[in-house]
Amino acid sequence: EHGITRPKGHKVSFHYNSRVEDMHFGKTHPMKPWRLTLTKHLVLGYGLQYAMDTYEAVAAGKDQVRAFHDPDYVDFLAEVSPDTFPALCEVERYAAHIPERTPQDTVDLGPFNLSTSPGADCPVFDGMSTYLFLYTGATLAATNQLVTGQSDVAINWSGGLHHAHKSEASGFCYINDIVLSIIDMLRVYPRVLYIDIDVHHGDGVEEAFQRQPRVMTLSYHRYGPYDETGHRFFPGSGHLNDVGLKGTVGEHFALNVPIASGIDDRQYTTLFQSVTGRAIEAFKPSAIVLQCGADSLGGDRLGQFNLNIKAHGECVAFVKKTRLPLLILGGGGYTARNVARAWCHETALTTDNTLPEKIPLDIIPRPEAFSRKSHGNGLLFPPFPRTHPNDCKDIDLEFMIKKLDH
Ligand code: VJV
Ligand code: CA
Ligand code: ZN
Repeated sequence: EHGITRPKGHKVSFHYNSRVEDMHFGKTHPMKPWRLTLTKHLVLGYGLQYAMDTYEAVAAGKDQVRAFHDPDYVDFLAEVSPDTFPALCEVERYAAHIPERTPQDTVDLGPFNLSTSPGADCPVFDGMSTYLFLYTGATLAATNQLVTGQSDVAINWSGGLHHAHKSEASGFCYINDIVLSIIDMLRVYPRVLYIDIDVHHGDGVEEAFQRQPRVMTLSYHRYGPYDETGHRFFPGSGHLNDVGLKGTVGEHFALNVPIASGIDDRQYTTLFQSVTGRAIEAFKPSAIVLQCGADSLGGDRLGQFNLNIKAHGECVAFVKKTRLPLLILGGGGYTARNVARAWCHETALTTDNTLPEKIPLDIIPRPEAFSRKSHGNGLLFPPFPRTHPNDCKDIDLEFMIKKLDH
């Protein structure tokens, strides 16, 4: 009666552990694991579990996380909690990682850019270690499904934390599950293409592979000049001319598509399909990792684009058409009901299902999240308010595409 069918010709696996939902970054912190609860409610409410193999994720091991991250940082992440933080800050090998205070810092920073101050991007919160090693475990299990040929598409909506560095947390990201996944993939696949449609630049992933010609990173993101307050849209990197580390074999294997605020469906779709299409043609990847940050949707609390769920999903559909092994990850997304809609829709389209527009409010545990008239009570409809003025005018497509020819 749910009308959901398994896809013909390919297998999809879904990796998740509901324990990630118990975590809280802080009362008003924009990152809400609640969006993952809502996503799960929609996915199960529509019956998409019948179209995929679902796996309960187990925590990654410290040794697995050390494949990219600094061993001291990994130990710190495994031990830290609001209770242990002050004592750990005194430990010499950790104290060496406390950053110098800059005038812009509004909060006290501890080692590795972590903090217990309420306004911090990367707070230390209760259950944090559990959360970090779980989302990482889910991404690594999804990766394992692909590299062993057991699945053709693997999904982890709790992963995609693209800003984390080797020995530093950044922008709500602590462990870079994407980098760890790609390291595993490189044991099997000659070339991996990383695509990032989060509204922020995928700087952590780009940096990790800046000398690696077997990984091409391609990020679409908001990028602009300094604003009135002297800040750039986070993280401030990802200029069109940044193409990988100059003078190394990795040069030309990073691509950046900086975008002004307010880009709409038509402009984004044209840009995404021409640039991604050319990148695939030129690089000939053996597998693809797609970070599907939903903060590129219109009406997002932090984002500045005007994309609709349909256009966001078309990026996923376009990449899926290559029929290459595909890892699908979450990322940003700060207006929870829209994040859940987008990721549920994208789960459906990877399994070749088209969902009824009417959300099954009678089945899902928290219908009120989707039933407010002002928010629309459909899956893809209504289009979001155009919250940002369109500063995109004419995008110089020709110029961007020429950058790809090397
Ligand atoms: O813009 C920044 C950095 C600052 C310094 C720290 N203060 C808190 C904010 C300004 C320069 N950080 C960004 C980080 C965005 C991370 C995006 C992550 C992803 O989507 O790409 C992948 C998951 C930023 N923008 C907005 C905030 N921080 C923000 C942080 C808060 C907050 C409100 C806004 C932290 C705590 C609280 N409110 C209570
Ligand atoms: Ca991006
Ligand atoms: Zn983001």
